[in-house]
Amino acid sequence: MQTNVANQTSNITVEDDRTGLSIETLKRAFADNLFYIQGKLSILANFTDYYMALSYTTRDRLLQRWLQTLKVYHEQDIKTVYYLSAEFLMGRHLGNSLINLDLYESIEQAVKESGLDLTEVLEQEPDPGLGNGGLGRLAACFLDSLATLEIPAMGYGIRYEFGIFNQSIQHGWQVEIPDKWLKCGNPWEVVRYESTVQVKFGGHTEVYNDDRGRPHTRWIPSFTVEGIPHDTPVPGYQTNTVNTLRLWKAEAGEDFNFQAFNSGDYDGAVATKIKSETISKVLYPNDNTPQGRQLRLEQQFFFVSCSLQDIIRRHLKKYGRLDNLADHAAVQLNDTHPAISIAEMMRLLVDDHQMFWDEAWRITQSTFAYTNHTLMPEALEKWGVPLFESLLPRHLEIIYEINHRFLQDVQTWFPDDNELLLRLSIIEEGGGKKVRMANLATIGSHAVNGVAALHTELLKQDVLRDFYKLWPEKFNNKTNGVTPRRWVLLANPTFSELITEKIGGSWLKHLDELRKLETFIDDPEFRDRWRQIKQANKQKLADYILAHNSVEVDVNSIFDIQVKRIHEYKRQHLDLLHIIGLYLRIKQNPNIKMTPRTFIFGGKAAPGYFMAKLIIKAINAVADVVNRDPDVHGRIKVVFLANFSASLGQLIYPAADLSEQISTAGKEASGTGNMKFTMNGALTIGTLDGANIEIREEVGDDNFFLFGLTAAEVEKMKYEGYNPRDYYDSNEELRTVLDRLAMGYFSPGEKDLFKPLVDSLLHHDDYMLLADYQAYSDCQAKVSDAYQDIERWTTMSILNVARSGKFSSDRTIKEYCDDIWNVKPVKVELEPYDPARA
Ligand code: GL5
Repeated sequence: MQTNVANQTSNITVEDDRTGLSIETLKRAFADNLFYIQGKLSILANFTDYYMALSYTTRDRLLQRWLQTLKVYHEQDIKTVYYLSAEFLMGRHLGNSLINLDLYESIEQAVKESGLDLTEVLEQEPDPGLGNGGLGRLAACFLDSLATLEIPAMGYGIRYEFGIFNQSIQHGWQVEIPDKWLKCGNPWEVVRYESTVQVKFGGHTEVYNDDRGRPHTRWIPSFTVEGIPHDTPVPGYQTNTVNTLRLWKAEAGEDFNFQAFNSGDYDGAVATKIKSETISKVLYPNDNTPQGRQLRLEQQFFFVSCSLQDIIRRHLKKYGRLDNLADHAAVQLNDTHPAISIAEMMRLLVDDHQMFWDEAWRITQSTFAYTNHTLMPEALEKWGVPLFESLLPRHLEIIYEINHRFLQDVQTWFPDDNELLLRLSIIEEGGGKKVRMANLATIGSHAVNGVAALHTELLKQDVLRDFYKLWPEKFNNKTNGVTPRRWVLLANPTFSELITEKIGGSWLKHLDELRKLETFIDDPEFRDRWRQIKQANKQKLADYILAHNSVEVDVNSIFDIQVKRIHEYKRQHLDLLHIIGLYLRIKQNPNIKMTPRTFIFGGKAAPGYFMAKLIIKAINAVADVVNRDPDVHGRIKVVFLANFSASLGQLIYPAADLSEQISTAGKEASGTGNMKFTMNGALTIGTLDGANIEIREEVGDDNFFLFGLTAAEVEKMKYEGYNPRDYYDSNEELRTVLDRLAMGYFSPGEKDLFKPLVDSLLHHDDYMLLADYQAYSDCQAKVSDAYQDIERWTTMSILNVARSGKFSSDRTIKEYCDDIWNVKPVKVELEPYDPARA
């Protein structure tokens, strides 16, 4: 493409090319970065070059704020939040940075005058997929809110060289492709070699006496790995605060490398390097189900140790003592993945900094807090004691000591309750001893929270009930939220414009103000534009579907969407059974009237999760049959969108009419996609699970399609002996649907392909699909009726958005700040940048 990027030499002003915001300066800076950083003439540049040059142009404008923020944090007496998470699903940086810097329009103009289209340039950015799903994306929303609320905060995690795999669909099956997100470089990170940290592994421990004859333990590791910090700026929305996401890359420790090298053992030297670098090589693609692999424990300890050493080093530099650490640092454990922090902090304080145990324990407990993200029993992390012993021998000793002291206390509080001791112990006995990470995190933290009201209640009653009995005051709820900057403003610009035109722009920082939209609910012009915007968003998604799936979809049909990880508890296959039901009704009566629908699915399955992969194949198999059948006459279409990601989400949520949130009650801790759909004007069909309950409370029962068993009913039925077969026998449509699937109707030539899926439903049905089928199908009929009445649907859609304010992650973060972290905002004032003084 021919552009005039390089022709911007006129009108040079004194405005600094690295900070100036005029269109002329931005154009010149863009051209300059293309030339000097990408090393390209504009006539030879490609879109990646444009993306890189524009990213550097934007990053320059972040740097002044970023460095000023660091300076203020360094100089002032503050308390900082450290968010430790094995996953950060940040989404693309460029568009978000432009939004948060209030630069979007100027850059769009500058890029246009340079002969380019901004959206096309934005599309070049690889989506950094350093997370699996909701948990990783929540961490990213939290960082956005922390910076927007001007809270001193830092995210700590792992700089995976390969993020979550790219999913392609071949012959209906998921195929995993490595995610080489760093292959063209990453303009958003700054490497801080000077803050490299050493992390020990393996070996043994020994006791020694210090000068005063006091005994101490030291850890003699068998190998050491270096952690290299890679920092990414996290700008707040319309504020000067730019916080830091620090991700650690593992590299070989120099000493060890050279030993092998010097003795001529070149293979050995390389092997060490490979082994070390493997630690941050790849994200484990399991969502909600831990894989008990040694490398995973290595990853967890690696980033925890790097981060805690970093926190302590910085604290010591500033205050010269550690007894006040908890006054200046609040460390949040995002699930149990960083739970080894409790033992590592104790080791650092007691062994490295020679603190007394009780003092170290007081500091540890008051510094840490733990968020639980799942109720699935199989998702609670446990590590075999032998593995722990060989990889982290000192930590195992420390864990035993913590456990011993804790169980002694429990014994004094509840004498003679051996069963209670066994349940509370950090060590699981029998069948191979295991370290229970949730117990370690709960004992070592001053606060424990769930992520939606129901989830927290179930934690108290079930998973952590014994701990709740001991320490009811430790437990609290923090219902999740999402950032409206990415999920409304960036994802749905025309919609945001309409809202701002009606109620002003402050809703983006105070989402409760969306309530003011209710004043316009009877305004026909407003309602009309509301619908037109949805229609245009649907058209954009329809274009994408045509380009990627070669399926033409009708934008006047209901866009009925389920996007999330594929998991049996999320019940994508319940959605599918309903689709098959509708299809069979059409086949039985080709003239049947039906509100047209487009069923859209997206989501990745863990590569080793057979049933989830079979569900993807089943969706695609049904799509193949339904989409080709002339009898269907455009009434239903089925589409599976490959490679669901944050950036694809930005296209999908704004285009949805109906949001599918149909997990078995009591299984989805919160969900956050449900919130993104609601904020963009979709109505929800859902169970009383996770945050659905609170969404329904907010938007009103009349504006939410509720169906299905409650969590209590699910439990009761299971307790009394659930037999899925009863539903099969008594429900004719359900029986036919399952029979067709089992008989190979949708898998010609492979008769038994879906038999495992049907067998699992008929014989186990752990997630109660059959029990909920009829209620779901009836509720879907109500959805169809409601959609026929376009005015009613519009009203419901407006009310959903107007009442979605609670689900801003700003609200969630404020609650964490007040109830758990005890931190206050810190204002960052910009000083003019003067290179001569810097
Ligand atoms: C999850 C839960 O499954 C979600 O319900 C929840 O919204 C999310 C954030 O709290 O955490 N737990 C988990 O391991 N992943 C989740 O999405 O990946």
